[in-house]
Amino acid sequence: PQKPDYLLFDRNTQAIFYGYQVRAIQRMLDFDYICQRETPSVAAIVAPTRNNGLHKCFFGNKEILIPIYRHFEEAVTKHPQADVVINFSSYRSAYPTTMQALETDSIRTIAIIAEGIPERYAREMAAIAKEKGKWIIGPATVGAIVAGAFKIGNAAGTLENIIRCKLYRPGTVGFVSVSGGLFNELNNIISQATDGVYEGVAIGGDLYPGSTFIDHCLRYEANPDIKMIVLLGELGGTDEYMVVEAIKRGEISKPVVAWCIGTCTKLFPGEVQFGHAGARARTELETADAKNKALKDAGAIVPKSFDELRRVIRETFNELKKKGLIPEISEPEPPPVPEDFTNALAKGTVRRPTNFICTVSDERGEDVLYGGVPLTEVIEKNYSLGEVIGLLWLKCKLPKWASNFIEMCLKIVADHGPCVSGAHNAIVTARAGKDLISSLVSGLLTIGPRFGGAIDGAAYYFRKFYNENKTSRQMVDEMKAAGILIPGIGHRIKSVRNPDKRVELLKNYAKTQFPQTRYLNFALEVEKITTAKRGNLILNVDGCIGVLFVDMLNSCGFSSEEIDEIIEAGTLNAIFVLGRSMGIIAHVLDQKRLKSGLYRHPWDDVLFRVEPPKVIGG
Ligand code: Q5B
Repeated sequence: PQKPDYLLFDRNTQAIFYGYQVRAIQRMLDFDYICQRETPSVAAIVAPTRNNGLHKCFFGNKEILIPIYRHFEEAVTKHPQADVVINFSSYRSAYPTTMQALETDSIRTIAIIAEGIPERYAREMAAIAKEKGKWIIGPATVGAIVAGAFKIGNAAGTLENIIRCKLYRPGTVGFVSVSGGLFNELNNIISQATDGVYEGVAIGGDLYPGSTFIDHCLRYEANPDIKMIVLLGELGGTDEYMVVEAIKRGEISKPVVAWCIGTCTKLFPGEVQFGHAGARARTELETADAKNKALKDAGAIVPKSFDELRRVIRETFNELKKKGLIPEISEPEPPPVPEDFTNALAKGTVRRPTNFICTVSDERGEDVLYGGVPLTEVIEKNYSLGEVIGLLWLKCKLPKWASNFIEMCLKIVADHGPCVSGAHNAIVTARAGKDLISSLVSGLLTIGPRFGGAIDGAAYYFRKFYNENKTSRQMVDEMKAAGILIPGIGHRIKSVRNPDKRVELLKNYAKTQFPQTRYLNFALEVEKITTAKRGNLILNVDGCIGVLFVDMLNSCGFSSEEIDEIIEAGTLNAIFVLGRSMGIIAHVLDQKRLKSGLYRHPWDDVLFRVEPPKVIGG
């Protein structure tokens, strides 16, 4: 149903929110909920820097979705019932966005929150709004509220304040103020001194507000549900005199309690500019004292000071009540608004079992912690990559010889040419035009029991047979009997005659730096047997890293169960994955740099044997 002219907002009013201000939106929806509105007061959000989508928020304890539009035109077309725009755009874009809203038939009221809009623009917007019979609240406003029906953005502050001031249901007082801070104070004073606020508007502190005291006072005069008016002006400008004239002419007949703040300016030697852009008296007429006097002379009820405002409002209200002009007000019980989980958590009033556990790192503080060590320390003390892996993977500060070993492994496995499975796959993928990550991953996916991923297996089997006090011969025989190739033994190109330099480097390091190498020694015994059979069945790079890792963990004091866990989790293969990523990335970048075209394998390298299909079944 059509609203009467004097009413800007009712319980069905819906707004288009210009700007992605999630807190202000949620505050409006929480207000709707305690007012027991049926529909949310925010119909749509316009966010020019986002794509069309949905904003998830709460309506009471239910989650709802509010559509987000990139373009204002689309929002108004899809939500023709919304007649309010709450314009949270910055002072730079507030003018064009407001002009757009003023040109839109379905929009009747625009609240402009931004401060600092050039006065020329503010006057133009106000003039066009008047011409088109539309309403602007602001600029530089906190907004407005119709108790129990609708509020703009952050107006009236927190829910606690709204409940304390009973703004979830209408009273009989209409007020208009300049300032947003005093807007809240008036809600408070009026709720204590009367039956409460019917409507309150903060017109904003700029010199040229889009709507002025008189505009709202005349609406309040016309609204039969409003029984008295409170006006809180300030020094600067002459808008209050329009109310003075209207009272004199009898156009405003309801009691007006009025006060203009800034009476203290007379104590200052010269002109004083207060916080609002418009708060400066350039002439005697613009002083708070002159305005208060004019209001009083016209018949408004003007206290002696701001401190007396509450008493005067109470007395005026009680007079009306005595005359039987104030109807009985029903006192609905506002539904409790569920508290936001994050707030409650911060206050310590709720608890919830967590879904994740993390014992690796913690980035919530100023400095991310790597396994308990602040990153600053990692950098300042020049931790090596091996030490960082110690913190993150093994969650301990490794001794230098051990962290050096890990770093050495990373360097040793970093690359082994373009022909190994990982590099080959990555090269083919890169040449098919795929991106770096896809190419890298396609290379990494070849790491497994035959290629690069035999480290965990080697650690497992050599450790098992050694710990069971088996001989190297028993290990070879039992593995053969079980039909399992010993992980860490054998290489496609390396052999006794063509030893793997990498394995030599690792062995030399361990022999000189490790406290003991019992698993390496055992593996070398096994190697003697396998190489006696075939020259390429050497302890390969995977095998050597595997057994040395077990030696390292043992010497560092890891328990047997911990070592089981570390091996089972794939930690040792991860050394190959991490190290070889360097090489694979290098090959991918190389192909990109070389602008290599699509690779197609030559036919003469494939033995084709495609036979007619077997006929099966009936
Ligand atoms: N035989 C590596 O095979 C290879 C035996 C074995 C007992 C064994 C093979 C193997 C275990 C997995 C392993 C890591 C497939 C290798 C790496 C990184 C790399 C790669 C690079 C890099 C080689 C011939 C005869 C057969 C077999 C017997 C073979 N292996 N017996 N234990 N482990 N090893 N992978 O040469 O009697 O004739 O039937 O699977 O440790 O990936 O550079 O290329 O940095 O990128 O093709 O270094 O050893 O031998 O399979 O034809 O077997 O030897 O039973 O005996 P080959 P096959 P028989 S390092």
